[in-house]
Amino acid sequence: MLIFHNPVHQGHAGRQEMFRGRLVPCHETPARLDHVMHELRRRPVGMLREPGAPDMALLRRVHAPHYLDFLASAWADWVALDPANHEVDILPSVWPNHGLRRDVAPTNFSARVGQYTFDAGTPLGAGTWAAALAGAACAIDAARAVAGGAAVATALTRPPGHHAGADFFGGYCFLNNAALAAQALRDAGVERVAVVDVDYHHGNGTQSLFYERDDVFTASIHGDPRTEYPFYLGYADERGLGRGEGFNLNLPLPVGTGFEAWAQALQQVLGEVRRLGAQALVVALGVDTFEGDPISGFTLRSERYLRMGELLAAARLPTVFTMEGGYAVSAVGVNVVNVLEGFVA
Ligand code: OKP
Ligand code: ZN
Repeated sequence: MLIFHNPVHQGHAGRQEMFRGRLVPCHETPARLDHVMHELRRRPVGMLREPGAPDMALLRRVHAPHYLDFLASAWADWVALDPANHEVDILPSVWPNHGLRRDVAPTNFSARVGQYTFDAGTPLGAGTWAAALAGAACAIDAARAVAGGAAVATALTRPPGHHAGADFFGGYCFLNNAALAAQALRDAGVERVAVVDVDYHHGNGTQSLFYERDDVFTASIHGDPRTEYPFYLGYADERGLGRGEGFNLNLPLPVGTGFEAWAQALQQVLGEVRRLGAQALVVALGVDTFEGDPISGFTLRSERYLRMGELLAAARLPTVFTMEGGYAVSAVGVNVVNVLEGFVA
């Protein structure tokens, strides 16, 4: 398998995220991906590649151009406010919510940040745009490798992507790598694509990007949003809209869910993928379903990720993996590589 890895991910290194009234150390750290790279050197399940230049035209079709322009200049705008901001991450503190106008264009920097995000846990720093962009390039290159005949390719990257929508960041995500891979597959002539999101958290960004489309089926298995992030999307009654009706599937599971029940949900999703006739699969691969994850509530053990890879391979579809969450930092490498090894075995 080809593995496109993000060579500039370490430039995205948020210092703090807001949690219950306090700024706490970020969970989404460079060490996460470093552990995967380290495990891959121990167990080489594929060939490592660096991505080419990102396809900006594709990016501007999946994301709103004004949002990409905001991300590209956010750090420079922030430092222009005050040179001391060099030492501080961008975090929002105000949002156009509940009866406030979304059709106005304030020039105030804080106001603009709030228009483009939905949480205060996703710091934007000096290297964020470059890291997100190179990650998007990994996802697009992996999709094009698969469209060109490879059975499987992986985008090993951070920041993750599945919470990012057309014009918003959040949940540690800026550019939706899985959605970019799906659109790249569509553009290469794959008529029906399925995105299966196995991260612990609902893939709200991916769902919203394809919610009214019948050419990209989106499915997500995740912690029940009544208690788990992102809270405001990911319920079972969200089935798609218009021609997209029936092309979104959410399987929320209770905190405490173990591998047996989780794997049954995956089989249900893969049955639907088969029934809808998808010709390629994008797996949004978060390993925060791990029993030791500090912010999640499922109880999967490391060896189960080998089985997860086997179950995904049994769909017998050309497959792109994008790396999403997983915050038990020292186990992320073993768990991600277990999925990839199980898939190719
Ligand atoms: C991103 B991905 C924990 C707060 C949770 C957001 C979680 C984002 C998860 N103190 N903040 O889906 O793994
Ligand atoms: Zn997650």
